[in-house]
Amino acid sequence: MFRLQEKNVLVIGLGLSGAAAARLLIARGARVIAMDNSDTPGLRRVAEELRELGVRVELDLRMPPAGQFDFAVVSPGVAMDSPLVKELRQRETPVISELELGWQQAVCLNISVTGTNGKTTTTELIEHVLTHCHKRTLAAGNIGKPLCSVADETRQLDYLTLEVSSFQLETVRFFRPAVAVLMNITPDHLDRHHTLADYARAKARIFENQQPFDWAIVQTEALAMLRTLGVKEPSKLITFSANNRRADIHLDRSLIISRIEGWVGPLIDLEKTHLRGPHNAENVMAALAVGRVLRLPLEEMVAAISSFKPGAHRCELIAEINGVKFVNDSKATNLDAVAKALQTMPVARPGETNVLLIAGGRDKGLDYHDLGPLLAQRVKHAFLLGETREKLRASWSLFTPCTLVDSLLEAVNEAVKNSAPGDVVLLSPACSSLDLFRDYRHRGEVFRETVGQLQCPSNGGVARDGTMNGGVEKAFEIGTQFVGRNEKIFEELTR
Ligand code: UMA
Repeated sequence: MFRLQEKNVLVIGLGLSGAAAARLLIARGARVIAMDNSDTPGLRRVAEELRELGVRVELDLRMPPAGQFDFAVVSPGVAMDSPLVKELRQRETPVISELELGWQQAVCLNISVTGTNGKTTTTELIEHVLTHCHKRTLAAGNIGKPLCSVADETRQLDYLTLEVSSFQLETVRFFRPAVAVLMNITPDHLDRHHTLADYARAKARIFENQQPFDWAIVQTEALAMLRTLGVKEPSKLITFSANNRRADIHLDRSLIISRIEGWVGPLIDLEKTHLRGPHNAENVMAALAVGRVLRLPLEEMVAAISSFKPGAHRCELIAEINGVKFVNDSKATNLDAVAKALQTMPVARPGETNVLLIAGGRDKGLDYHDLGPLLAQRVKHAFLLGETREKLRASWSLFTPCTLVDSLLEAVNEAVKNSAPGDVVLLSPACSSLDLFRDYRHRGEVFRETVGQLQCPSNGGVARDGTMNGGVEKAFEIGTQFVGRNEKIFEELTR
């Protein structure tokens, strides 16, 4: 464990990560100045709490305060090319991520999962499998619980299970997972990393400090990308893929098969789990590979995976109203995630589109044209909101009819109006939520509430009466009638 006593530390950003870092540093005897470039009521509350602990807090500050710091801890949301970080580098102040600080203060081995998509589900799966097999673990990191907030609990754990993002990995120094998992790499966060190669290099830092006795568990396609960038992991390797039968762990229809020496043969039948689609097959493969290197019994892992249910906001069926399904995939913040959602939605009539897609939000610098062919195959109509709506319309209107809307409420109402039995109203935004919502969970909850209003018996029993078409029409009528009421809920939820 690295000594922090009497060190002068600057903490940048006072969201979940920065506040957790500041608390940990103070508890270890460091002198802490914490700053944030915003000043909101929420931040003022955090500032007050930290000041009581002895942290000097500066809000609405854009450049580092004067003085010498032994090091600075950055929140994941702080870009490395910001003037603030440039200034720190000019002053030769070492800059580390909250993940690095938390890792330096943790005392157990960690299993870390990164990748563009699937990292939260895989982290949860691994935590579930380990717990089922009587290993003490907890899930932390990008999943929503900063590592600094659980560093003190690591004495009681066998392993930490960490979800780590490219933002966190960008400023690691000694961070070393005993088992590092890379799920996949597809375009995401290009507003921050600028190129796919730089994004992939940031992800690859998960392997940087691994030793020959550590393990790397990597999707074959992501491994190929790392090789083209000249990245070679120093650890032992297991590959997996739902699309490449030469991978150590691969998919054959619904069976996950291993070719690993001493562990050859079918491992699990996905039909016997709650997980569907090739992307979920890869999540299961990664979890099984982790269990294999930790020498967990296969039968126990299979029992754990079979009882696992994926969390909210990931292709989550939230309602079926008069034959129309409503699916919350708010966590889909990039094109690959939307593509996977579209591929797993049920087809109503062969050759006909049946998905009413609600998308849009804050731009991450992606090339939205890439989704075009799949939109043409699956999407009947797209309802576009948020900062990217014009850009999405410019990219997508050749492939599917597009309508601009001002709110999620309007999007749901318009989607219902255009729906028929067998259709799916899918919220799968392809963008981050931060233009209109606190985070993707908030966006998903607003969607859930809005759809819930369509079902509410006091709205006329829309969900359960009438013929199919009539019911949906009525749902729309009622949706429209209740706009006022929904807006109130919407306001409450978005406050
Ligand atoms: N801020 C500054 N200066 C800046 C930028 C931000 O002061 O230049 C301030 C903001 O005003 C704000 C604070 O920093 O007050 C926010 O910091 P943050 O954006 O790092 O957010 P945290 O609350 O610390 O949450 C972070 C992760 N957020 C991001 O990576 C953007 C959370 O992941 C993570 O759950 C949490 O740490 C705990 O580890 C969210 C996410 O969207 C879910 N992650 C991305 C993803 O999964 O795709 C990477």
